[in-house]
Amino acid sequence: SNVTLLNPELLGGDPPFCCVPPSPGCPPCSKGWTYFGNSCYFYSKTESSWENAQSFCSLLGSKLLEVDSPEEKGHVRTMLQSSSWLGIKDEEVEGTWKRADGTILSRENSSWHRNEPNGGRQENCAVVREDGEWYDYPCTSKLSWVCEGHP
Ligand SMILES: [Ca+2]
Ligand SMILES: [Ca+2]
Repeated sequence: SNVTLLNPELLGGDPPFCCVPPSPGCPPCSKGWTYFGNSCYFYSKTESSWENAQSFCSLLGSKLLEVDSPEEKGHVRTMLQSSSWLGIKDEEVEGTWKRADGTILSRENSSWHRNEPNGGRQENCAVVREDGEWYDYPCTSKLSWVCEGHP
């Protein structure tokens, strides 16, 4: 089967890899990650700035969570223990929210709380709360984060 290296030292998992397709004794996601809808998720137990959280995910070959469907929104809502960073920012152009790959997120594909985003130039990073709704926050806030990667 196709083995993907996903978590070097940082997670110290055993096995330090995941399998596609999954098989007994060889799960689809690295140890400490959960599997849903063909993604692997890592929920941090500490808090950090958006930038540090993004770097953490990047070092593990993943990116900050991007919620792309109602199904994923529902799943994340059941898993979240605290407000967590999303992988979208409006730092370059105020009000234009971009994903990690540089594509622009449309309003229809967003789940902003009815009063958000409301922080203008002071709040350029997005957060998802336990209810699944999004809020803009200052990027230097210290929050939990979720990494999303491929199995
Ligand atoms: Ca902003
Ligand atoms: Ca806000």
